[in-house]
Amino acid sequence: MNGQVEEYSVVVVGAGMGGIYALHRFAELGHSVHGFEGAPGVGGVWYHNAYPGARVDLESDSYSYMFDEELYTGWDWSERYAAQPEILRYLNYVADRLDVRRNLSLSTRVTSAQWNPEENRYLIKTDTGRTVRARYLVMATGNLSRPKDPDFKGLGDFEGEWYQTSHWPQTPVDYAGKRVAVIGTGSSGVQAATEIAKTAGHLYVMQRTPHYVVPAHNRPADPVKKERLSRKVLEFRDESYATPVGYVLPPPVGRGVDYSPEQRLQILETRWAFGGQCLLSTFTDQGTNIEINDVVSQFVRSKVAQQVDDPQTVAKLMPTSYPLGTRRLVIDTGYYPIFNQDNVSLVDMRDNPIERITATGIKTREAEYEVDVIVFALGFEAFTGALDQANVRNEHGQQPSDRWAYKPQTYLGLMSNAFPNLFTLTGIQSPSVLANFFTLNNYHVDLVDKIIGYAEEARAERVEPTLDAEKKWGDHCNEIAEPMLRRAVDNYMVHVNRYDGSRFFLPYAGGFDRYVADVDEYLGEKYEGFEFTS
Ligand code: N01
Repeated sequence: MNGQVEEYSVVVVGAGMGGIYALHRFAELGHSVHGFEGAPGVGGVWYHNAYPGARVDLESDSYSYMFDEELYTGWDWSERYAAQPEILRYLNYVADRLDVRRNLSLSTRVTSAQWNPEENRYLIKTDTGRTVRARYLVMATGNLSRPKDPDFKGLGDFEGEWYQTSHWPQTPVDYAGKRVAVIGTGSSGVQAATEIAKTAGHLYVMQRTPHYVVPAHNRPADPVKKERLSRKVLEFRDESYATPVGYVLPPPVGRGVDYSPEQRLQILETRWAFGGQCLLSTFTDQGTNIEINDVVSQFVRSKVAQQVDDPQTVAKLMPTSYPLGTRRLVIDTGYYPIFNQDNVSLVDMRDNPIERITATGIKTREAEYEVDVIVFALGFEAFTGALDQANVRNEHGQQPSDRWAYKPQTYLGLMSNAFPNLFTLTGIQSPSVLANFFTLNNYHVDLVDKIIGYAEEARAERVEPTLDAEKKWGDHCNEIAEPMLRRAVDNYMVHVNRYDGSRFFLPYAGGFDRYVADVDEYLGEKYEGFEFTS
């Protein structure tokens, strides 16, 4: 097809959770739709993040598509928290069952997407030489998909092997018996270190900032629960939409200030025993009241001392410089106890930063660590990385990230002024990384469908939010985030304007349930806030 320009109504970029559902949904609705995916397989982040120990941090029963009963019942998860290979198998099962591959080009990366205002179309080019025209462009490229590449001095000199968790080889990596360093201790680094510690000759866990880590309590999946849920999966989805995070967890117990210290402790122990993310929403005021947050933070810190023998290591592992929940809570399956093993050392990089990589290892300010393998778990160019990579441009030559450089601006976290017909699934100012991506993608694709449907009914060729609507939505998002402790702590969810230092919390912070209600209210019956033009 090289040399020809193909025409589609909708082009979808990315074939992860959002892309698979979008390809299915738009085909089902009768659109001519085509998808492009850079990897040779479907799965998105679950294709690339094939590192040892990779596992979902919310329960598999909820971490599933819930729009179709047969699809839901046709799959049985083996564990309460599924591991990456099983999630990838699941996404392949869905892609096969929904027959999305007929409209999908794998191993094909979008290199540019230019809006042409005369034609009201995007002209999309790929690294395989394809040129495609599309009326609507749906970016299902994810928020945490473009890795933060290691830029340590001397990396080119390293004579051992090095890997990134976010782009792990699809073939097995042999680290058994070897000296390994894992750099970075977010969700990826913690999971990788826990697994690598089982067989490495020696493992150096290189930590700059300790995270709060709470147990998943993984176990085989509960068949009774699956049976119960699968009989009413659409209801289960609606129930998930009505929760703050897009999946059903034990609800908060109310305000922490209304309980005695003994009662709070007892409640926290119960949630700790339940496992997973529920500790994050124990008390309704722990995200805004620093004293209540201190109670929860201190509770988790006390658990470090219960699991790790060496007091110096305990002190280094305890997060003290920020409140719990202001950075992503890490859910583990046996992380802290690895530090009681003789083959594991914690290297605290706060006062001892990496100076360079050498031919044989890692040189920090105070010491040198000889290693055979380095694993970089440095995180992602969050939110805008993958969008920038696809090089989406409006008629003025701007990329979305150019427009957001001063402050993030979207309408409903889905569209931006000056970028007609462009949809960014799970984008900034939507619940994005705070929500279950299966439910949010389901919700967003269905919303895109409604907006396109409305445009077609109005015989419009172009839909775009107004500046006013965008401003109103942005102000609303900022107001919600204003009292939250998490706004004040630097991490990938906070945008700091480099010109005046103003801070913006990037996800919509009011919860999934409130987001859904807000979207309904903002749109009204007539899709207010959008301009539909022919
Ligand atoms: O990345 P991160 P991640 N020198 O950004 C350190 C999702 N996820 O891939 O904290 C030294 O959290 C950095 O240090 P610091 C989940 O949403 C989910 O682990 O900045 N260190 C930090 O320790 C998660 O939040 C799962 O001081 C450097 C680490 O690298 C998100 O993805 C599994 C450094 C990066 O942590 C990202 O998690 C995995 C440097 N130059 C990921 N640069 C599930 O469980 C960075 N660091 C589903």
